[in-house]
Amino acid sequence: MRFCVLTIFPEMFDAFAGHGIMRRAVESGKIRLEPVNIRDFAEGRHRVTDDRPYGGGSGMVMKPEPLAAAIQSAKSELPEAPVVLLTPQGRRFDQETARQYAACREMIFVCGRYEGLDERICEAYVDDEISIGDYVLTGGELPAMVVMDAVIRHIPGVLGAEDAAECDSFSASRLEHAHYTRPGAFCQKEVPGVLLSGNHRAIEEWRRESALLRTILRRPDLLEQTGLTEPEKKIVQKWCRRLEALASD
Ligand code: 4FV
Repeated sequence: MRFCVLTIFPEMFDAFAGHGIMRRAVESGKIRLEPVNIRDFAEGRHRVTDDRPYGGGSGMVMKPEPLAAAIQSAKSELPEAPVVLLTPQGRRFDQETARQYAACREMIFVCGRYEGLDERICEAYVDDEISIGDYVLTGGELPAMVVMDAVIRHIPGVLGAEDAAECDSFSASRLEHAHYTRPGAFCQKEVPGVLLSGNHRAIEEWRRESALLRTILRRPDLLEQTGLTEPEKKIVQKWCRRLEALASD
């Protein structure tokens, strides 16, 4: 999978591509990450990429010409690639979108800076506008890294067998169950006994209950997306009985 990232700070991606699962994916050739400096497509001695906003006001706007030239150059390399702009005005990024993007063989990310891009670039070249959250950042580079990091986890072979994306949080719009590792006792807290039992059916049941209760307590909105499974209904009924008993004491 090829990622072309249009930015005025291409160096920001060096560390991102040089560590962890992203580094392993790059070294194994499963992904190619190509940061491209928009300034290389800017005219004039100072290769200016921004200018004052029409209509006045504070801040600067990214000029259309260097962006158009950079996008056309990237599209000539990656003709099938969707052009994705990272912006607070975009649709909210989520696990499902990450999974869908992973089916693309190539993607072009446009990283804004300053107040944003000249709108005519969005109209003429942008296929998808993505927001990673309702807050304003200084640039689109970090959001591009967030999106790429989530996408590569769905590329076959990028995650080792030990950590498959299928049982991720949100894959079934459930938060993940609690995790434990050695030592068995820490801060006077024991690891739940069932996890040491070797009884995989009981462990699987415990993890289902842990994920469901965490989702009910922390992200009940996720449950609206998909109804409860039969095993989950049994867990809820069990807790309803317990709470009823508590309430009737
Ligand atoms: C952003 C977000 C974001 C806005 C102005 C870059 C900044 C600056 N991108 N999700 N939230 N972008 O804040 O994606 O150009």
